Amino acid sequence: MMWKPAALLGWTAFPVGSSVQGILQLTLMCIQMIATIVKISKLTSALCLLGSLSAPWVLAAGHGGTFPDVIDVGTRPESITKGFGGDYFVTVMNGREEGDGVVKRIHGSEVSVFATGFDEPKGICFIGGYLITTDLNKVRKIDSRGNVSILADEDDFPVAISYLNDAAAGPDGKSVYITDMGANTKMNGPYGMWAIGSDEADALPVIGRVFEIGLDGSIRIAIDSNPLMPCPNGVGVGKDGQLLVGAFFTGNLLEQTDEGLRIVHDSMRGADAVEQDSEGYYYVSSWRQGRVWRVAPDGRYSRVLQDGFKSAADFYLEADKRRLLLPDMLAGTVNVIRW
Ligand SMILES: [Ca+2]
Ligand SMILES: [Ca+2]
Repeated sequence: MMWKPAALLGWTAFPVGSSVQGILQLTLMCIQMIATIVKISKLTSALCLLGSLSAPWVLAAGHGGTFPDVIDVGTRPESITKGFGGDYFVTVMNGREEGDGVVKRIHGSEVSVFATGFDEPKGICFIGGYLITTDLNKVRKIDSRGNVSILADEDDFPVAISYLNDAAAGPDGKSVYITDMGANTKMNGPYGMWAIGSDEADALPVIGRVFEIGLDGSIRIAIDSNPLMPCPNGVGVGKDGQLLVGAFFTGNLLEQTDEGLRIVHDSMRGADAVEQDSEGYYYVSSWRQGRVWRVAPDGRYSRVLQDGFKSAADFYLEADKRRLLLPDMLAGTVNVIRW
């Protein structure tokens, strides 16, 4: 009987041709097959992993990726919010023709018309499955398919209105706050807004208000006319649910308290959007000054986040991303501002 070392096995040698050798050869074949299957499986897994990793890249490329730092959205954009599908929706007033205003959808870097038939759409917010936008003397509601209906018409208001501006979603999820600027046509002299303390400023009718409108169409006055805000523009809901107002003419950032309105910060004439983050910092834009501030929680100091805009309009705050999305109305763009 011939003995052959089973070098390949490294095990104890067995007689060639023995049944033990046959079993070992069979076992070797099985091991090799299993190894091959494992290799294929690993390769497949790797390919799957690569596929899953590359999927977002393909998606991002196909859908435009992240929000660009500056994006052209059309003629005279005013306000922006996050809405259906996590996309952003911006009011675009276009020209002065009746019915030429639109709401556009921003999906990644793609901009498309979402809803039509507005006159001068300004404030916009997303609540209860609807986009709500002001439109001069009425408030409109837009569903997920872009169908537009009237939530509140001019005659529905408890007092006369003149020029509706910003909109903010109520914390109850059932109502919106909107501003009526009041005597906005009387704010300006030949060289811009009348100086504070001038006879013309003192003569400015104090008829601006903040209204709360339920999604059922009910309307009430949330903040009545007040000399601190003859022409309120921006409205926001603070971290504790308190109302904030950007007073365009006086330049006051106002906050509603149990005792009434109080000035948080001043000297921001042309104030438009106002918001507050969960840490208490306030954010204010000035349409007239083309500037955006971050105001300390105690209101004692502020710093300019960015300026040089043609007209800093009604921004959308994304505090978790430490950014604002700001429409520059006269530039026709939406801009990302970071801090
Ligand atoms: Ca228009
Ligand atoms: Ca505004």
